[in-house]
Amino acid sequence: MIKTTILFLVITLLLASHKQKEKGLKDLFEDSFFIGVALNGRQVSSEDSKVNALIEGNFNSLSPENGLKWALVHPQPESYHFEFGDAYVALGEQLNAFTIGHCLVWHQQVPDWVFEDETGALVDKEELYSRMRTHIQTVAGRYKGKIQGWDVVNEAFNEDGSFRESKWFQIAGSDFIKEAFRNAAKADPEAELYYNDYNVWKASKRNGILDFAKEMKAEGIKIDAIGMQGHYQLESPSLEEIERGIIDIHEAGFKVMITELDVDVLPRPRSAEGADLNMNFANSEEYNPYKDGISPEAEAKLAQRYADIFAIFEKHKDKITRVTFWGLSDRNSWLNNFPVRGRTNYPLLFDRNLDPKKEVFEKLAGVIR
Ligand code: 9MR
Repeated sequence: MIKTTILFLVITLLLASHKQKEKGLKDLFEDSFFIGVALNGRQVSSEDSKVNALIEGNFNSLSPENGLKWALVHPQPESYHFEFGDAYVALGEQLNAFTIGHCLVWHQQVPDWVFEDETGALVDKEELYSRMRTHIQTVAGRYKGKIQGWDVVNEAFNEDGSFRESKWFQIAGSDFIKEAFRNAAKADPEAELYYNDYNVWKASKRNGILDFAKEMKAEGIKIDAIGMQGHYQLESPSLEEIERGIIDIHEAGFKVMITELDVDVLPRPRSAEGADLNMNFANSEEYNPYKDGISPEAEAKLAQRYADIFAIFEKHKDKITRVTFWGLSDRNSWLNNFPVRGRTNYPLLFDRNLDPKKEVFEKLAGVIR
């Protein structure tokens, strides 16, 4: 009898500790917000069991890093590439994840033909809108009911809150933003619709965005959330600036989403401002200091930074519905190649071997205790 009881206890403890071990990021924050990850094509169709386990164990929301951007999904007027998108939404369904579309209208990764006639001159507003309508109906329409939220317009504002002089803006003025949301709402009336941008922590930029978003809402145009991308550095922006951003968006009447979180641990070469991607700092001790591994000091700073940032998110979990990391592991992060190419960066929570960063996870667990 005693033996059986002991055996039972041992088994229960083993099961409990196993369960404990299985606790992923999404479980840590299950009472707070979705935890998302941006995936590339290889990851979406991966046969690497470690990659798959990592995605499944830690994330309950997915974003497509590049595969649904205009240039990739719709490179020619009559040709669409849906291989990525189809595999992506299938994975989203399989994981029962909150699946995001990114992004319908942006000034980058959009082919020139969208804006030009056969002579290369800019088309008029009517023609541009017709192309936009076809694109949004075809792409968002195809994934109706499978994608739960769309970044409808991405990065349309300057740092001072004025409109970015993109080709969209040159041809149609600020109304192109409204038109994109009108089309998205038609293509999938159930999907949440987002405006997404970086540096939303900057008051000047945020004010421009929020004024316009409120105007849209007042006109009856559906817009559900403002995405703060969250491409942060170790020292900047300040926690106060991040918090102010969250509160302001909420007070303006929108859901808050952190849509592209990462923390750049490398020094930004001054001359890289203006993003000359081809400058080579790969062999620079100063600008690529952790080529062979991050220093314990930098790792500790990263852990503390993530803990501080998540403490703010936790505090405002009533306003924030999702926190998405821009990439699965350091191995694939865009920050290895931005603002200059070929460096070794450490911006995410999983290292180059796809292993969790122990110190970061310990600190994060402390946040919700
Ligand atoms: O991570 C993306 C990278 O692979 C692409 O080369 C880049 C092209 O501009 O876009 C990156 O993702 C961006 C996202 O779509 C919008 N916000 C900024 C992201 C980082 O540049």
